[in-house]
This record gives sequence, C-alpha cells and structure tokens, in this order.
Amino acid sequence: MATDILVLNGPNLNLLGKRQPEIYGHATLSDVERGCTSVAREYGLSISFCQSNAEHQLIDWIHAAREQHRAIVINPGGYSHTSIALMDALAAFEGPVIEVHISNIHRRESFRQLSYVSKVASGVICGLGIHGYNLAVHHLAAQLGRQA
Ligand code: CA2
Repeated sequence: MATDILVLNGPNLNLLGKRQPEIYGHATLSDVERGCTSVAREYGLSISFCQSNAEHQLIDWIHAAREQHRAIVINPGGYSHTSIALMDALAAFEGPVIEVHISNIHRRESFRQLSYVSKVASGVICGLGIHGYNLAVHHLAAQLGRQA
C-alpha cells in the first residue's frame, strides 16, 4: 500500500518488550506503531509498518518503497552492523531515510558501533528508546513540508 512514510524493523525486533527489557525497555512493536501512527496523524501523513527477520525481505521492501513511499524510518537491528546489501538498497532510495536504534549503540559492544546503514542514512537517532521512532516521524513531517 502506498503511504507517505514506511517504518521498517529488522531482525528480532518482533521480540521487543518480551525479552531483555534492561536494554530495550518494556514497550512492544505494537507500541512503536501506535506512537508513530499518532504522530503521523498530527501532520496528516499516512504511514505503514513492516518487520522481517530476513535480509532479502527488507531489501525487497526498500526496492518497492521507491514507488510507494516518500520517506523511510528504519531500525535495521543486527543487520546495521553487517549488511552492505541493505546499505546499497537504501542508497538507491531517493527520499529521506532516518535510522533509529532503541539503545545507544555507541555505549555497547564495539561490533555495534559501526553501522553500514548510517553511511547512507539522512539522519540517525539512537539511545532514546522507542521515542526515537516518534522523533523520526516528526522530523520527516518537517522534511515533507508538513506542519502540525
Ligand atoms: O538498539 C537497537 O535498536 C538495535 O538496532 C537493536 C538490535 C541490535 O542488534 C542493534 O545492535 C541495536 C537487536 C534487536 C533485538 O531486539 C530484541 C528485543 C527484545 C528481545 C530480544 C531482542
């Protein structure tokens, strides 16, 4: 379905709120979707959500987004740190891409401190919990010329 903003979540984020609350908090992916939907509504923007544990599925959605969405919010999960393929797919998307991480990846293990996705993202938000997704939608609304 064509919408203004696509929110993509990568591997294991379906477990949000169900494991490791000390790192990722108690909120679930449904809470993320509710928050973003409510912010998008303030600006009259349409928004849709996809989550997959499969790299190829995320890449296919990013390719389809070229025709269907004006902006992307993405939490690539563990693929942030490994996937040149995801980075290449995002580089081919012409609209703004905001990368979100729930945790502050720079305070964590060294292998989390490099994100290939950051190299092509318009902006990166990390360490603000699920509020980061809401902030990304606020920012994109301004980028897309909307006022609340
Ligand atoms: O902080 C983030 O948002 C991350 O993208 C989350 C990824 C992690 O690999 C990145 O380094 C940082 C992992 C998502 C796993 O999410 C879970 C949530 C609850 C329980 C288990 C995993």
